[in-house]
Amino acid sequence: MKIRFNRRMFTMMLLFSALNVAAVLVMRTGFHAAAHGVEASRSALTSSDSEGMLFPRESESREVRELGGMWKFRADMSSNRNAGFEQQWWTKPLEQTGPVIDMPVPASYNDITQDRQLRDFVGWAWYQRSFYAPTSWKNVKQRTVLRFESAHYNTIAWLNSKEIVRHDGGHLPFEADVSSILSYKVPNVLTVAVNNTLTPHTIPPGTIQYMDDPDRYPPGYFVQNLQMDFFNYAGIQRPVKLYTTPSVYLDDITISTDVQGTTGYVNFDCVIKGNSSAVPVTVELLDKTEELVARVKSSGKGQVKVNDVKLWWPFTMSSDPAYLYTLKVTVMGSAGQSDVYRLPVGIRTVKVTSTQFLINSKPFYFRGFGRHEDSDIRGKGLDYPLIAKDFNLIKWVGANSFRTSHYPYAEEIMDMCDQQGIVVIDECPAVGLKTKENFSNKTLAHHKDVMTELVRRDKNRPSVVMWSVANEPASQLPEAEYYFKTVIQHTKQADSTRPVTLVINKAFNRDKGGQFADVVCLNNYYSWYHDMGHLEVIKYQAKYNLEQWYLKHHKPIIQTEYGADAVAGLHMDPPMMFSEEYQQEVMTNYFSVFDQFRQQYLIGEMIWNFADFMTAQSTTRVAGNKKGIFTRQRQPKTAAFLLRDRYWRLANQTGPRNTEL
Ligand code: BDP
Repeated sequence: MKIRFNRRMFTMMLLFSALNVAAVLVMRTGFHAAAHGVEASRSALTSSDSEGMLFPRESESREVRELGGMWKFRADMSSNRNAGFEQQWWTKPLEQTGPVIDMPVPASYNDITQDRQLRDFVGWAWYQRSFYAPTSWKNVKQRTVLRFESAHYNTIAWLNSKEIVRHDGGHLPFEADVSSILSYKVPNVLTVAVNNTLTPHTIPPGTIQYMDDPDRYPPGYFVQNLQMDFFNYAGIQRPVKLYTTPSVYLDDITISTDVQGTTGYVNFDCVIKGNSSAVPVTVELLDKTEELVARVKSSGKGQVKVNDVKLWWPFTMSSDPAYLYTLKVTVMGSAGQSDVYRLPVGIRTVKVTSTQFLINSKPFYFRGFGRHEDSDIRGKGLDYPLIAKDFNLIKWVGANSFRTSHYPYAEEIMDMCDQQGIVVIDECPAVGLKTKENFSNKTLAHHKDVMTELVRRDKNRPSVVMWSVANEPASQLPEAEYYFKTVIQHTKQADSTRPVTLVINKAFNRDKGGQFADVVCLNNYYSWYHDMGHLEVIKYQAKYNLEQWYLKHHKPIIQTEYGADAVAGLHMDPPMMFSEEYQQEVMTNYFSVFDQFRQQYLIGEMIWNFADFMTAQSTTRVAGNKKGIFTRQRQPKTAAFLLRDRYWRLANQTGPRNTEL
């Protein structure tokens, strides 16, 4: 009975949502509706919708200030998870609503305390902090924007008790112009509510399951079921920033690059806001030494020509990889006040043939990883020491690429990829689309929004060479065909300069999505999830699979996942599953197949995974997934040395001779 009640109420809430979002949030309808209050409000998506959302960068006209540090925090543990809305927690100091704790931002909240309930919490988590705004910001010729680099999953934020923004989905930024709400001389109070509930229509999807047997479960008991193999870390996981721009400002810029012989071209298209009539825009291209290469005056659209261009090359493909120019855009505002934004620009081309992936017309072989944003204590929280360590390890191994499995990574990480020449397959959070409901029109509409947001964020990055619209969906279902046709078409409309893929683990003769992809990306786990312990089958199965996929589509293939769990320090000879030796044997068997197809249509190999990572608890996971070649603390397993040997050998066969780092 209870389940029916909840479902009926939930449907009612969805119908109701279009009419009155605020009412949805405060209705006392039980956890299910409350947890999905924001999900139901998608039509009221943020101001972010129509804006460029350029990554905040300081300049002579822009200030950036981070609101990192300890915030007040309270998870709403009320049985319907709705106390915060019923009592309007955003209207008062959070400590006046009940017990609060200190919570670092950015960080996932799950692993910060000793409280199991908080680690596994599902529902609204409330954050609050105050800050002063300098009076120099009280200026009509300037605007101040509050930006969240990401919060997981649904967010509502209030400044000085006034709602300023709401956003649906983790891993991507959202922001609001707060110029008219900021107080001066008295502190500003920022309150943020974040809900991590996953439903059949969120990306990634999940379900809430009520356990109704009163003999076996406490009253009102429910669990969050996940459809993905990583822990659903939540909270304000990336920085919160305040930044200023002049009132006439560069809202967005889209660049594309081309190369003809020794000449490079940077096409640019600016969106200027804050003035009804056209304003002059000066675009200057500076080289690494800040020397002016070219200057173009326009009304926002044009081309910069670069003689003797220095191309952006991936790591190990040139003795001077990842060459970045700076595109300095100056927007002439009124009364002599101009806006200056500097965009790093790498000039390179990307092309896919039926057997190759070409960067700057040279064949590129992906030597890389599937990864996660994941580490002890901070979960998915942005952490500079971790970012630096990971890039040092990526280069130590001799890798040249990774996939942002299974969601967009922080822009600070993407900056490192641009700067260090690490090539990226940029994946959206659509992991685990498994049921018919996950392919509904409602999910499809949201999925398209997410791709729009991802392309908008990363479109100018030279390191991003391909978009991935999903990981391991149930692509054998009839619904998947129209679904992926639509999502991929939509992505290509948003960006016509990059190939698009989806990552498949269904059999070649059942999958319905691969036909729309430019590159076929395949995941499989021979001698792991089946034929367990039988290492000898890998050579047959991996070979057969690659051959059949190529025969079917005549498109280049990347092996985007393969691997085996290994508990660091567990040794068994002859190898047994979960030992370091078994992980190495899986790798060497796959390597022998990769070597047969490398000169043909196999264009890359990405081992699963870079490092061990946390998952939900299950009988197949020993405190997380152990397929890392590094431990979660970034220490090498024996497999790391094996991979390093291979990747550097491949690097030296294909690129100029490199010295290992
Ligand atoms: C693949 C998934 C990945 C998992 C991996 C595994 O893409 O997220 O972690 O398998 O099972 O199916 O280790």
